Amino acid sequence: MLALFYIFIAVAVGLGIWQLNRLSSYKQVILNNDKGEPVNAIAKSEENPVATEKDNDIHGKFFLIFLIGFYLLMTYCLFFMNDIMLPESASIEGENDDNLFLITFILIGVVQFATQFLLFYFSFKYRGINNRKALFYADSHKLELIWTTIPTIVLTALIGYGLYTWNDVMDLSDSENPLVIEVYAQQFNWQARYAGADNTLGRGNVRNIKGINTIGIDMTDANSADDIPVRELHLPKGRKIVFKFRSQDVLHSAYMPHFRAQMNCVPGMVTEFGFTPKFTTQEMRVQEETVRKVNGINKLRKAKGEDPYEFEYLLLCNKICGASHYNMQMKIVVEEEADFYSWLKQQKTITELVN
Ligand SMILES: [Cu+2]
Repeated sequence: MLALFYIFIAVAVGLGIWQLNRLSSYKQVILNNDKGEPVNAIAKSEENPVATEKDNDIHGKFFLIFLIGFYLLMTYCLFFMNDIMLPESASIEGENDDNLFLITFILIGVVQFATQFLLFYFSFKYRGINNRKALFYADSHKLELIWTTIPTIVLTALIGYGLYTWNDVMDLSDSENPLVIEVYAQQFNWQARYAGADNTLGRGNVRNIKGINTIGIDMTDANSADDIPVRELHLPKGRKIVFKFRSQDVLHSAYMPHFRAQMNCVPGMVTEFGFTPKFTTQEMRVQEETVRKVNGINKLRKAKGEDPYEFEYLLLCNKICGASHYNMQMKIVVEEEADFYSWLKQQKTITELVN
């Protein structure tokens, strides 16, 4: 399929160059036309090529063929390339993102379907035919009003829903007893820190980085004592998580695609958002949609002689931050709250680690 795509691009570029070349030879027609000579009256010759009715007819039909090809390609992408999309959102807040995406997609789809038809069908229908005269139609206030009002209403509603979705993950003031976790980015790995029994993170600063304290926890802050630094992210299912992001060096972006979440990690400041995991890793693995996608991936891996892949939630870096950016990832495990706490209990606090 990819090869076909490259061939298509090559043909399109070739056709474009050929057409541009031809355009320059039509310059003469325009010059003659400016002198008041009607285009039809100019004889076609090598120096003075004029589009004949046959030329116009062929080009008009090309428009129609292009339109049909375009619709076929659209349908193919929509139905058969769907498998490379992400499975259902693994966070409650992510459902809104998916809805927003779906609504936008449908709207764009309908509008693009209609406008492409108008563009190409009318180019075909009104292709140049000798002695046919175009109707001069200045404007219609009614039409202008319709195509201004409808997009205004639709876009306002979309932006409203978008703002609601945005606030849902960004405004954490009303979340009840959320779990606070720090995500720490550096070239080229992720670390995390749990806030411990007090659920309050101690201060952090790059100047405090020393020995085992690799994320610069301020040990003079009383809130730091019970903080738990980790290298693998575990999240309890059904509990709101407040993430606080820091970066040690350059701009990174914490991307958790399965939860529809992404936030920049900016050196010198703390950014934050929150979401509630909906499915444990285990629940996600047995979902029909996930199984189908994983099977698809493993078929490709097998063909390359690679080990099979098992579904895992991932935290990825989504800002090109340097040479090993592509490999900057951390595993996320979502589990039932009891399992989560028994895992957390096994982790050492920064005080235990330092002493
Ligand atoms: Cu990065």
